[in-house]
Amino acid sequence: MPRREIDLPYRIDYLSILDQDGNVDKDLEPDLDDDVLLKLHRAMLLGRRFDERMLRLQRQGRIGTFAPIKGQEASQLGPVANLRPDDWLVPAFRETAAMLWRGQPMEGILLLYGGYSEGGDLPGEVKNLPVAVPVGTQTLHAAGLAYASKYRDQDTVAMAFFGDGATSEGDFHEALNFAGVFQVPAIFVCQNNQWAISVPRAHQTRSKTLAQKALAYGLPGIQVDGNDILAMYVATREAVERARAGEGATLIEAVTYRMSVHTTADDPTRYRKDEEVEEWVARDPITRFQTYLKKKDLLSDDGLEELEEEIKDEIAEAVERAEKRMEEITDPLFMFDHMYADIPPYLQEQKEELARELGRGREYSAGKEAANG
Ligand SMILES: Cc1ncc(C[n+]2csc(CCOP(=O)(O)OP(=O)(O)O)c2C)c(N)n1
Ligand SMILES: [Mg+2]
Repeated sequence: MPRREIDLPYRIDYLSILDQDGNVDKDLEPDLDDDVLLKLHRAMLLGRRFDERMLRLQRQGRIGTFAPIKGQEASQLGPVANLRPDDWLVPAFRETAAMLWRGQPMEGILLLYGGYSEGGDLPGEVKNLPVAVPVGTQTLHAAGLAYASKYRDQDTVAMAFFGDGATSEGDFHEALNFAGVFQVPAIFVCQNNQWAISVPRAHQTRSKTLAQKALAYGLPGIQVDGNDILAMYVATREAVERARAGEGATLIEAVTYRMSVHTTADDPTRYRKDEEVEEWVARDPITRFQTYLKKKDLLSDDGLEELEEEIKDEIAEAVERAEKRMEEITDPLFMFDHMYADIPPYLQEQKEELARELGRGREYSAGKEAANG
């Protein structure tokens, strides 16, 4: 019985296609239509600008705590661009750009972060799970959804997002184990943004990569430049194709950086150096993609200016709609509107009584007459 090495395929690729100066590796460059490239760029910019707007709204006390995505636009949009509408998006709490891409209305996201659960009321066709704050729990939901898809003989996939910190949670390991054993069509996208609040990547695990954690569960793992939208797109395309073909799940580690605060309740200057942030500013996923698009003559300075204006207006309109809705919801009379499709007489009486108490009897009956008329 000799002691011998076990034949264990142990291979982790690192994929990068577009470098930080916008130069592309021609052999690896995906053959994407111009309109797809421009749609991706618009979504990245919208994600960034919406994030900035939300940060200002939070600072003004107009919405509550949220987790900014700045710097992680490519690692979110490359993957979701491979999903069909009938696939599942299973986010953590930092996937605003992915949620928008998947048709979640901006005003709904603002309502949610304003503390109004009404924002979770998605248009019927949008298959996005709600934000998951308990770290890592959503990986299990994705494994379960993917299992359901396989059980029903469908070719839909489930894509879960989570952070580097989540890989230290038991849920993550259970999800990967389940996905491996049952060969379910799941794609696990780990956004390794180098920090879990104030815990750096080096303190999270001694593993050289996070991608290699897939190997323990018999799944393929790949490490990708998460600030390279082309590489993220290509790596996820392979994973989605494998999943649809019945070949099981994949773990993708997107090496990226959280350029902003952990959440609006955090002050990162307490635990990380400005120089580190500056290094990553040079690797910004948006500027490098813009350089690429300009080299391809798909984007000009004027075109970019126009797009910025368009996005600014789109966001301003969403903020206006969200704040109008917040006013409606905050109206105490609103609480009667969600209990029954047809309000029973005793509640109608109570609603009218409260309206009178609030000194709004006249306004309310006028509204009612208008509604009935
Ligand atoms: C189970 C659990 N433990 C702790 C927390 C508090 N918490 C919120 S976010 C976070 C760090 C998560 O880091 P990571 O997974 O890397 O995601 P990131 O925030 O960097 O996107 C922690 C510890 C939580 N929400 N849930
Ligand atoms: Mg993290």
